[in-house]
Amino acid sequence: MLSKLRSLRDKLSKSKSGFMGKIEETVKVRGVVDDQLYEDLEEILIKNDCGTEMAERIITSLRKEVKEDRITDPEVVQIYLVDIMQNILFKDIPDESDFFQPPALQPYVIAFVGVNGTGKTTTIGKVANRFAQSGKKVLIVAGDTFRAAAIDQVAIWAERAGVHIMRSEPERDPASVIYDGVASAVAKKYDIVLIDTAGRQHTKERLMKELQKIDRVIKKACPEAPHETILVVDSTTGQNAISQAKHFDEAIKLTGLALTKFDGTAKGGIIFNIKQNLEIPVRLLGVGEQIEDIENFHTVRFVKAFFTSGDEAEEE
Ligand SMILES: Nc1nc2c(ncn2[C@@H]2O[C@H](COP(=O)(O)OP(=O)(O)OP(=O)(O)O)[C@@H](O)[C@H]2O)c(=O)[nH]1
Ligand SMILES: [Mg+2]
Repeated sequence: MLSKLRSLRDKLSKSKSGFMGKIEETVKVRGVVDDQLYEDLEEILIKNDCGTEMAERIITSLRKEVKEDRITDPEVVQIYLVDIMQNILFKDIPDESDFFQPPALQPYVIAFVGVNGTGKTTTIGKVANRFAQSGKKVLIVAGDTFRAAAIDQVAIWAERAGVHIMRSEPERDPASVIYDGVASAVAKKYDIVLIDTAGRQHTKERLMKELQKIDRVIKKACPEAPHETILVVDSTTGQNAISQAKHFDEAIKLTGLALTKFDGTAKGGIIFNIKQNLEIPVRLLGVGEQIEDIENFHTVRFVKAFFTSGDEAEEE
């Protein structure tokens, strides 16, 4: 547990140092508790993808609490700020069961959707690997048939993870490949089916309709499926993530989010923005390009990794 925390902390270090570092710096440079300090802090929250509404909510609470407690030391203001942010994350914690321990359904079907290039295929590779390591019989369905390269890419991930793949010739109707994949998983009693889909813009109605068709054929092959529909979101895209999630959720009910590239230039605030604007739980965090770089999203662990320095966390 401790080493897991340490490694998550290391992987989040970029977004953490960007976000928390700026807060710390601002507090030090300003040196006094005044309107300017609050304005500067609000700006940092907005610039780090918290969203304007959430930033305003945080700063309003901060002003109120600081006033009530007659705080005059800006470093204490910082402690209050972190406290408010943590409380937001801890409020109404949704389902945080282990993503990698789903009910034994044979098959448990998970569809991955999202806009272009967010990390769907990579996430599927990592997830397949985790399931395979725990002894599950896994089938990846190569439902992105638009480009031959996409099929080859997911096949490489299947090979790395040591799992089976259902693939077709390029340009075949994705719904038909996906139907075949799920039907075959039912017949052959696979534990887990991971469905890759082509990247699509959430604003393109035709492509969203195609997704609804995919959802229907999955149900035809396995009535309760998909058991999970995960929207893969590039966490460096900021505010747009919210609009993506709303559109996809309207087209096909989402059960969770996978936030990828959290190791990169992610500003971290996106987690607060999601909390403010969506009812959809974050289930997975992508923290790199390697096969092991995937984590269950777990609020307590995230908060520890994100807000505490190395020394504090190690005292746990
Ligand atoms: N740093 C980092 N890079 C990632 C992560 N996840 C995916 N990537 C990279 O993002 C790029 C796109 O990943 P893909 O998995 O091909 O994305 P996709 O959503 O399947 O793309 P399309 O199928 O074209 O829509 C690749 O270069 C991945 O290595 C992550 O968690 N961290
Ligand atoms: Mg892909």
